[in-house]
Amino acid sequence: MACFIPLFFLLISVSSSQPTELFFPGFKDLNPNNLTLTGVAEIDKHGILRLTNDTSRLQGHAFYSSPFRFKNSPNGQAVSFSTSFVFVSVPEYLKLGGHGLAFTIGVSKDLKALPSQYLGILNATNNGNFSNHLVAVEFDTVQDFEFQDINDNHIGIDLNSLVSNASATAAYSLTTVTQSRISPSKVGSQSKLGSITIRLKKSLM
Ligand SMILES: *[C@@H]1O[C@H](CO)[C@@H](O)[C@H](O)[C@H]1NC(C)=O
Ligand SMILES: *[C@@H]1O[C@H](CO)[C@@H](O)[C@H](O)[C@H]1NC(C)=O
Ligand SMILES: *[C@@H]1O[C@H](CO)[C@@H](O)[C@H](O)[C@H]1NC(C)=O
Ligand SMILES: *[C@@H]1O[C@H](CO)[C@@H](O)[C@H](O)[C@H]1NC(C)=O
Ligand SMILES: CC(=O)N[C@H]1CO[C@H](CO)[C@@H](O)[C@@H]1O
Repeated sequence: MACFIPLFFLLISVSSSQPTELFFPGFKDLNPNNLTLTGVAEIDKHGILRLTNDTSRLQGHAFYSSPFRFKNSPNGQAVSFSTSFVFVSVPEYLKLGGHGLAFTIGVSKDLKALPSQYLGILNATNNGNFSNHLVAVEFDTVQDFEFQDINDNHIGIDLNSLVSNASATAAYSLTTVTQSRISPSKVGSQSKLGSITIRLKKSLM
C-alpha cells in the first residue's frame, strides 16, 4: 500500500522559544532542514510526501527535524496540542489494504522498527515496553489478532505498544453545519457549511 500525505498542521500551546505552530501546506518548497525522511519516504515532484510504495514490507518516516519540548519539568503537565493532516492510502488490491499509517511522537527519529503490522514504529522486542516513550495514533487497515485489533479499519491510540490503549472503528461522516456568521456586517445572515470528514474507509478507495 502506498501512503501519501499532502498537508500537515500541528498547533501546540507552549510558552517558550520554540515554534507553536507547524504548518506544511504541501511539501514542495520545503526547506530540507525541516523534515527528516527515512526509509523509502520521499517528496514527489508535486510536493506530496509519499511514505511507502507498492512494494510490500517497506517503511518510511517523516519527522519534524527539531525536537519539541512537551514538558517543562519532569513532573510538569505535558502541553496539549492539536493537529490535522490529510492523507491518502492506496491499496495495491482494492479489498486488501496494506497496514496503515501512524502519527507518532517519540524520543528518537531513528526508530528500530519493523514494517507491516508494526507500522514502522515498534518491533517485536520493544513492543509494549514503557521505556519506548512513544505515543502514536494508528490508522490501521488490517486486523492483527496478536495486537487485539478490533477490526480491519480502525483508529487506535498507542502508548508504547501496538496493542492500542483505545480504539474506534474508522468512520465516514457527512455533516452539514448551520452557523451564524460573527462578522458584524453580516449579523443575522446564516451560512451553510458543508463539511466532509473521511477518517478512514478502505472500501472507498
Ligand atoms: C519502492 O521503493 C523501493 C526503494 O526505493 C524500490 O526499490 C522499489 O522498486 C519501489 N517499488 C515500487 C513498486 O515502485
Ligand atoms: C527494537 O527496538 C529497540 C529500540 O527501541 C532496539 O534497541 C532493538 O535493537 C530493536 N530490536 C530489533 C530486533 O530490531
Ligand atoms: C524495556 O526496555 C529497556 C530499555 O531498552 C530494557 O532495559 C528492558 O529490559 C525492557 N523490558 C522488557 C520487559 O523487555
Ligand atoms: C490505557 O492507559 C492507561 C494509562 O496508562 C492505563 O491505566 C489503562 O490500563 C490502559 N488501558 C488499556 C486498555 O490499555
Ligand atoms: C514549518 C517550519 O518549521 N518551517 C521552518 C523551516 O526552516 C526554516 C529555516 O530554518 C524556518 O525559518 C521555518 O520556520
